[in-house]
Amino acid sequence: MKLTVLSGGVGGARFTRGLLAHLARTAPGSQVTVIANTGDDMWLHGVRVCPDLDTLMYTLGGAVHEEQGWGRREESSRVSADLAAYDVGWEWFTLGDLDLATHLARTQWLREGLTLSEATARLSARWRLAEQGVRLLPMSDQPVETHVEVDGGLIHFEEWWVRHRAALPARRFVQVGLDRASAAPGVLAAITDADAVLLPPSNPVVSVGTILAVPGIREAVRATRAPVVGVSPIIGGAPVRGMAAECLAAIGVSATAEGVARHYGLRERGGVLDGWLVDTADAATAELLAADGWRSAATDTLMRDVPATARIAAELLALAGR
Ligand code: GDP
Ligand code: FO1
Ligand code: CA
Repeated sequence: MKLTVLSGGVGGARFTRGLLAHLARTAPGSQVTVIANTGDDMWLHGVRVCPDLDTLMYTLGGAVHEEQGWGRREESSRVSADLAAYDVGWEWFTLGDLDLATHLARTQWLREGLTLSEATARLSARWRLAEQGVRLLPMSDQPVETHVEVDGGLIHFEEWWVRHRAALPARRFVQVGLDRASAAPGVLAAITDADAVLLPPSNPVVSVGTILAVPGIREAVRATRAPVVGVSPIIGGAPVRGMAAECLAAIGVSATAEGVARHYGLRERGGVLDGWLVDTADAATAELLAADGWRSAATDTLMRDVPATARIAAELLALAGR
């Protein structure tokens, strides 16, 4: 089976890990292409940092800091502490010592003229993603950076989230560089040729929304013959973690399973989805959507551990008829 996942960081990475566990049992030899949001990327201390790509790589490579959800396990932060002593950079954004090796390697290759896709493939080789049937692609090889308009101007998304913990009211999100960006090699084909396109429970605004905004990607998702199905990142009116509620508020979408479904929209009515898997806490939403022409079902969607997440992935594939 060929599956394509449009992913942010922690939510998308945990979902994909569960999906791989499910496929290893039920459909060995399957190929999963993960298209990652790169809108959180930044230059910091002279290196290119790609948070969502790295969260995916570490999670699928078995190296992630489990409780935190991002970064390396058994990490230290001596270099960041010393940089703070020099008073340079963002003292509120910690680049771990091991994580820094990833950014240094990527930056070295980018400076040698490799594209972000090529650098990502080289990094992924070390974490044996291909052996697991996974191909990790950035959404675009051109830099796109999500900025947030707050009182006083535009700030980088990571400054809004990590420094201010989403406490500054966001007026809108701006994807700087989007007009000069195109889908990375293999991205559109992975959507067109998939047996199913999956939206994990990633942030609908700053993760999946950013991927869909890359010229050509929304059109490819709308046009693919594959079913397109997603898992709600909202359970009982609240995101499980992160800043999805603040992001949805900024674009005028209610932070509910139904609100996010309507925001994505049904493909036959101009949207990007055929089906929507919600939590049992939102079973009434599943019924409502089903009565309105959606494929919809309710199940426990809390990604507690890998087996629980594998079951969620199985339910999502069932919704896609796979
Ligand atoms: P980020 O880049 O690290 O913010 O990660 P993503 O964009 O991939 O996913 C973040 C979203 O995942 C959050 O907005 C949460 O609502 C959602 N999420 C996290 N854990 C769970 C979970 O266990 N179940 C569900 N349904 N959603 C989750
Ligand atoms: N998140 C934090 O809350 N604080 C940090 O200092 C931080 C550093 C960091 C470094 C590399 C990386 O790949 C991710 C990092 N994150 C950090 C997480 C991440 O930036 C965000 O939580 C997500 O991008 C939100 O979508
Ligand atoms: Ca992210």
